[in-house]
Amino acid sequence: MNGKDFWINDAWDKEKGRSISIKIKSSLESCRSEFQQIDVYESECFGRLLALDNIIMLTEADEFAYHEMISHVALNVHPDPRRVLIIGGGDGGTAREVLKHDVEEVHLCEIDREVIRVSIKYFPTISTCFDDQRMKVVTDDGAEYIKGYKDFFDLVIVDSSDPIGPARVLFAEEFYNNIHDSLTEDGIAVTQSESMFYDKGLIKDLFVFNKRIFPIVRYFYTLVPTYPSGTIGFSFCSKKYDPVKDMHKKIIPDLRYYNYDIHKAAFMLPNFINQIVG
Ligand code: SPD
Repeated sequence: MNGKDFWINDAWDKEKGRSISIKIKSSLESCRSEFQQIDVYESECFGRLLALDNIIMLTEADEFAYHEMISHVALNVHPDPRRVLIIGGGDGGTAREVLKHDVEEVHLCEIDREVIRVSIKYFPTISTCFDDQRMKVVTDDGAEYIKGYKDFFDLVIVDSSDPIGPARVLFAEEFYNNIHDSLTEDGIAVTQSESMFYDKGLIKDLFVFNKRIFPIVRYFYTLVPTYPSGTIGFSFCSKKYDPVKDMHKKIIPDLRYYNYDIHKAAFMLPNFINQIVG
């Protein structure tokens, strides 16, 4: 960093000719795993930051808005989620939220064991899940791992990075067919589905094939200032339950973003995206 000001620009954004810049105070670790470049920084105003291939995965300041919404929406719709699979999510933030529910087992399938290692080392408030007896942590390709399960999971969460590099297969129709088959007859899947402002083409493709696969498919979103466009969305793919009509009011401890009004509001979409997913 040579004593000069250093800013990280999200590479997924930069490739498209845009930029979100976060000022970095220091680099805590920089390494190359078998799959990707991994960087942990201390940032000026968002706390510690994890980047994979120079794409911002999380910051300490706003990760809760992402991890709470990718988890609690479906966990508060399914009446009795016992078995949960998280694909990706090696930082542990999604599992931390899932474990706030009375679940029996959580499989976390992360392709890159180095992501788990740096998260345990540098993000202790995010990676709390790895000590929990209900966790089954696997380092494998999630697209392959899911093929080993039929009619098994109540909830599958895909906490992926962007559809380039190792996560590309997690945005393909075949993978979603395998998610469908791994779910019980009333199972739900929630999958990271990018920004409604910046990724309309991708969202359209996801919804075209997911509507062939699942009876109920909806898009919802959360606000994350350090992601491109400040917002990121999810596909809610369900065999039986409607995400709003079937919402429960379970007691969930220690939440900073999710509440029952936010749950319902997250599915109320602007016209331009309703035209694509509606
Ligand atoms: N554009 C970046 C999207 C990253 C989504 N996944 C982040 C992983 C946090 N657990």
